[in-house]
Amino acid sequence: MRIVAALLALALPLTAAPAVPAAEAPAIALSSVVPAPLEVRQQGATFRLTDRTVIEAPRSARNVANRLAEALRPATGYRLPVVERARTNKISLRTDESPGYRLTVTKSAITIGARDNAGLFDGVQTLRQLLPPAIDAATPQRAAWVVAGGEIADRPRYAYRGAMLDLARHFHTPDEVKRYIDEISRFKINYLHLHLSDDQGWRVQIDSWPRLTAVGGAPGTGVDGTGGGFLTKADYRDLVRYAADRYVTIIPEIDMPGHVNAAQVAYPELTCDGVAPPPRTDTAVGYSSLCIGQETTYRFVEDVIRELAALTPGPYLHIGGDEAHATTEADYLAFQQRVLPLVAKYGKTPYGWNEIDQAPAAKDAVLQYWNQKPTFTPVHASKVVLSPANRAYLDMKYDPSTRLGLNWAGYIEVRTAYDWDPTTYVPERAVLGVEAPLWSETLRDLDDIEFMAFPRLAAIAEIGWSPRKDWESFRTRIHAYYPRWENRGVNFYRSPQVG
Ligand code: IFG
Repeated sequence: MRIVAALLALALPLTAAPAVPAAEAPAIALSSVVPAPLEVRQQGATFRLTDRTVIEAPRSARNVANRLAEALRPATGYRLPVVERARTNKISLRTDESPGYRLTVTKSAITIGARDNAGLFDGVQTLRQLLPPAIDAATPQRAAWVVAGGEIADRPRYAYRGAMLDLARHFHTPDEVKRYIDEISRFKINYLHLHLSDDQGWRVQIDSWPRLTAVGGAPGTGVDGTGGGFLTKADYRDLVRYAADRYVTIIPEIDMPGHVNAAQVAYPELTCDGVAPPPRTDTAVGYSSLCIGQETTYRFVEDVIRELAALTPGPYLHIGGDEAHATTEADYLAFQQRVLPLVAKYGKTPYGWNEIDQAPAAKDAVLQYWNQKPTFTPVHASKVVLSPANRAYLDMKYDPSTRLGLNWAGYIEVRTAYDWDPTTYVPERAVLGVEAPLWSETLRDLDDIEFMAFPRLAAIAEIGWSPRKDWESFRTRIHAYYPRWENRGVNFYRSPQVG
């Protein structure tokens, strides 16, 4: 190959700078992946993807092979057929005993081994970052499609690495949510929590209470009346499938007993005085409450939980519980004692903001810690997802100049989102994982979502996945990732801290 390249260089007119022979193009370091892998050994020959490379996968891993093929075909222009058996010049996906995944690169093959398809998919996300950023272009590029030789043995620190998207304050379309799933799954985020109801809107169809979306999801709902829309059951099922094909599990949230104004506008019988409150398009919180002593409330709650559980293959159903300032302590407790067991009745693990922990019925629930106090001691529950608002809330402004977002929990630049650890809040054994919520009071479209989410979501993903954290290393790696967002048209924030 070198001789050919040398001859080619000679053949070029003397005035033209000789093209860098493809074989000489340096391969990306195996250690450059975000989130940082557990073990990396870079050694041996480079693998070169060519138009004769094939993807080898057993039928059981066909979905992962298809995700890999769709990731590599556009920019290479190669056919990259998926076959069950190949001898050489292959990217091979295989089931083995590797915890997490193991990625091995030699001159003749790239092999990704894992116990399950989620592990194989994680390995594929790593492989994508080991190819030049041009691989993320939507049209064929001339580049040296080389991958450095060696081995990565990798697995997550925590099982739960989540993102949350608020569809209630502003409804984001299924296509926008799918794009978000595409981008978060590249950082091995494996849960997407959808905030589907609030004071300003109701965003998922419930057959037994049709006015929830007919009224609560109508045009003109949402903050400033610009966030109308809702997910039909077909939309929701389609999102669940799309997410599952990228090994992201959907978690629906119906927030109660507070944050219920939209439901009460649609159904006045859900108030204690039977009078529908006015629709709300402002951003105040804490003024609404279900009527705790009324049986209609529990018929409503059970119908919603039953229908959502039937739509949701994932293990969790989030029932909110935050900012119930219009509910007395005694009523809040009584409500949670009746409602938390309903989630289990329909086969799901109850999940809620940390306030639900005051109820003994929360003992089997997962708590989502969103406060800012540096330590948190659960009373009844034993598992916590960390989302400290002053670290993980992606709707916080980067700094005072940020057009979008809020600042009640302070300003969160990339390093603020990176430099924290779940075990300063709760003991390691209580940590299920981390999640980065993105509330949509000030968001209007996908560009806004991307601007607030990236690069800070990658920082949270590294906290959830990697055993060790090093800001300088992360800063360098995420800066090197920028061209990939550019190639995919992701409207990310160019932080001055990253360079
Ligand atoms: N707190 C509210 C959210 C949202 C947020 C905006 C929680 C759990 C402020 N509750 O965060 O509904 O309004 O930053």
